[in-house]
Amino acid sequence: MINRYTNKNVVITGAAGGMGFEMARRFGNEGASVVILDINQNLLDQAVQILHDEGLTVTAFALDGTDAHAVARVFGDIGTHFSSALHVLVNNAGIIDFGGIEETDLDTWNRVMAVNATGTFLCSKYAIELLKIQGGAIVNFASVAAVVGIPKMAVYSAAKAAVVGFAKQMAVEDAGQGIRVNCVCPGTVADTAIGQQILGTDRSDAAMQKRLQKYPIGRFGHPEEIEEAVLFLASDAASFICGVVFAVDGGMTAA
Ligand code: 1HS
Repeated sequence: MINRYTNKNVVITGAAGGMGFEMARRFGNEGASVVILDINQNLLDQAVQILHDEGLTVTAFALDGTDAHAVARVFGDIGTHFSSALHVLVNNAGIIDFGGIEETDLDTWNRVMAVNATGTFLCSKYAIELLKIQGGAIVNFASVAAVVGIPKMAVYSAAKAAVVGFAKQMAVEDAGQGIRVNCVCPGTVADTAIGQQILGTDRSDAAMQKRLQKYPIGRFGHPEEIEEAVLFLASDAASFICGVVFAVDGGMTAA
């Protein structure tokens, strides 16, 4: 086991389940003290229990990342909790909705933009003061949908493109303060909540083949392949990587 995160403090949003939870486990197993954030208090309690039982150092705060006052308060509490610096923020929280431009209503647009883009903005805004203390890294979850057009993903594409643009902007603004900011752009990972929504109900061979045609590597991603990219980008091994849009997509955006 490598131990890239001994004495490092890490915050992960949307981490009560799925890849956020698995990243908390990975950071913890590599020595980090981890704070997990999520809107769902019950799932957070369960997640903390599981990770405590595994001997990991994990604390949870319930948070709606779109609520500016709540984000400010929780990051204040995180500063007190760590009583020192924050080293890593992973902006993992995100949702998807489907529809072309004409099918997308304003409420859907605002909700998807809020969770993906505004949440990333607010958590980053209030994390920076803590990240500046010793230097650190932010990793944003964007998507292949941020860099190529995908039918029926009008607002998701726009929201993830905002996440990419904001990451580049932060990278330029904060690099001088010792904070590296990068994005991962995952392709479809079947074994996640969003992956299941993307694959929908038509799991016929024909439908799956059509989706897989976009992936030169011939399959969808595995969660651990995305998680590993995030842990790399957040680590000192990536010390000269700043402001990149890091596709983890089996060649999908190269095709
Ligand atoms: C979930 C991740 O952001 C992937 S977006 C959908 C990609 S595709 O496989 O439907 O083209």
